[in-house]
Amino acid sequence: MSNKNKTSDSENHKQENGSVPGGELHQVAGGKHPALTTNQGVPLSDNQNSLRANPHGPTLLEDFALREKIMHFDHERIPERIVHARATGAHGFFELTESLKQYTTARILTEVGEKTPVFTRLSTVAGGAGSVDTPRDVRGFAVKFYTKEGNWDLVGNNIPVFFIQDAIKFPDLIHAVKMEPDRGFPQSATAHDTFWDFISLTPESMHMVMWIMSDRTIPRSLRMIEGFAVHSFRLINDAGQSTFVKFHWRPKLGLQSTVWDEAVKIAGADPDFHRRDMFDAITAGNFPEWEFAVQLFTQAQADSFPFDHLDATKLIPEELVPLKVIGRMVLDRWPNNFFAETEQVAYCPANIVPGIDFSNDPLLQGRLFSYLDTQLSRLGSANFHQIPINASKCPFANQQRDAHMQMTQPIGRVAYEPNSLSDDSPRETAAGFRSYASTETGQKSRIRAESFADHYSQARQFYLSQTVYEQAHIASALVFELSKVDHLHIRQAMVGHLRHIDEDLAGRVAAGLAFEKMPDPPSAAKPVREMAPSPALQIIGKMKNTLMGRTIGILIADGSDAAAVKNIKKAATDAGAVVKIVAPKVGGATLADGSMLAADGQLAGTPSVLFDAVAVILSEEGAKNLFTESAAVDFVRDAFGHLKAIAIDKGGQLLLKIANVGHDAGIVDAADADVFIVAAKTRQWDREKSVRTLP
Ligand code: HDE
Repeated sequence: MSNKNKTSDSENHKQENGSVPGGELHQVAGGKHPALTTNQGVPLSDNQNSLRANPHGPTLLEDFALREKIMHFDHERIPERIVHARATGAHGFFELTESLKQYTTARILTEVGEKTPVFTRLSTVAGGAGSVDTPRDVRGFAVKFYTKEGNWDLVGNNIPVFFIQDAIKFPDLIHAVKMEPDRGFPQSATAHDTFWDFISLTPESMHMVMWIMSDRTIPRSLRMIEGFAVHSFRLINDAGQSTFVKFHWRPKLGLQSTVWDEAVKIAGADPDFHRRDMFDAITAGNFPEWEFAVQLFTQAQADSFPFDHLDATKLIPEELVPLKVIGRMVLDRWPNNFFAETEQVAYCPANIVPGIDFSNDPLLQGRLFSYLDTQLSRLGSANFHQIPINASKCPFANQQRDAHMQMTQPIGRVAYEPNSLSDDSPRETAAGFRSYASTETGQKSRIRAESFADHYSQARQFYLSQTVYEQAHIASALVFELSKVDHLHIRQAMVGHLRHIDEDLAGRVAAGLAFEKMPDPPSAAKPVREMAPSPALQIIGKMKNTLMGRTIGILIADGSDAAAVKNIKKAATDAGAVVKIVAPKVGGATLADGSMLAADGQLAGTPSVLFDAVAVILSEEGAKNLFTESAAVDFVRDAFGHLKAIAIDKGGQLLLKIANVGHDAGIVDAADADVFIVAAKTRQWDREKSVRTLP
């Protein structure tokens, strides 16, 4: 098949706009609207009524317009992804800033300045396609690079390690985390018995458990997550030499997370919080951007690591092998159609290009089979690569033919190779993909490498690398999750594992669960090794002191001071934030100077959880009117509880008092807009102990 046969761009465009090709007959007289037709191109005169034998009579089977429309509708859904069903996708480009020519022949990694189109899909893992955006969950980070040498898919997560070491355990892991089969709940949550039962019996998952209990799994925005390909891959240069590589994405806006109570409330306030955030940012021209970085290392270096880099439950600390930034990715175009692009895009870690190759990581090896296989059941045809979002943008040609939903019309008599009947049919090329010529020896067996046996050292390193605030959140998340587990023996088993990671952590969780006695730790296959703390593993250490990409909410009501609102709005906008006005009525409020200020959101539907910091500008009268409005009281109480900066004027102060909100450095006089901006750039971490009990 040749790309000559692909639907042309202009034809695609017509379809994207919902119009159909056709002549005069298909134009609606006097307008720009094309005629509404059936899928056979037959123009329709009535799209409101089905064909009836008489006005009160039965509907007629001959109504082809009704039957076609309903039949198509009945088949609109396709099976959702088994995992990563819920996602946000966007188009963009990758630009190489530093060549890796010494290490690889891949053109995408050697042609500096070249812009390669990408389609990136950021997902949650456990929930269905209609689940909320903010559960505690890993985020998928999948990038399809449409390179000149074919599609390269980097299908990663926002966490650099994984739960399991061998692909054969993946169905068990996913069955354990998904809703329990007898009851059909919980949706998109790890806080239930089957998940923690499996985890407590799978010591290799302990490092990942530390990551998922950290605030990495409750990100503020998909624009503020890191991405990791997890497994080691190989780069192959023109001399056929191999260098191992780990791929990383680092968000330009820095890392930022929510706090758990906030994430829970966002789920109710805006189930599409992350999708909307990405849509708003891209359509406003605030294009999210990530640095692309690599860790490069040789086999000799790998042999000296105190862990096995082929074990996906281990990471290579940045302090051991520093990151080298080689490019950037910018997402600058929202898809035309969610289904056609974000839903139908099919990623596969096996999609690599010449100059890149796989490692023997047993988890990666299993994935190489899984993704191609799952696309067949999801997209229903071996021709899924012809769907525009999946088709490579470079020419592709081979002798594969036919199959369900064939979109191309290959020309000619020859559909095999070798042949003597065609002088322009595709042939192998010396520049084509070659696998790295590794030497494999040893006995065939079902056995884990001895070097995979240390399950606690990096979990301990992760925990000890966190700030005190982040450690408290990990302990708190474990208490929350295990409190949802009915079976005491599962809670005990988990705390037993924690004792290998850190006795203090285990003690905090045990106290949070009201254990009378500390459970014994399970026997560890290997002694826990002390590793130097790695600050790069923190979130707080990777936050940026900025309001770029952040949103400030200003609560106003009738009588609010116009100058104060304007002042805060200007300061926040100048610092790069988006500002939203919240008022009791969406039409807005009449300010003290008589002007009307329209609201972006009505108070009852726009709680402070949707903002990074808030200002409350109210007249005395306006504040009093809100004393009995629980949405207003919650607005400030939640902003305080979620450690946000709050700017207030006199009226705002009255509302704070009613809400029982205390004073600290994060509560700022609205007149001091500059002080507010500084406070708004971070969370008020020290406030936390005054608003909730941390284990
Ligand atoms: Fe996936 N994974 N996975 N996974 N995964 C899928 O493929 C699978 C793993 C990841 O936006 C599925 O097209 C196995 C690790 C992302 O469309 C499926 C194993 C990592 C996405 C599948 C893993 C990932 C998927 C479901 C263990 C991080 C979403 C639908 C061997 C490096 C891609 C689909 C998108 C999706 C299988 C483990 C990331 C079933 C068997 C480790 C980001 O094929």
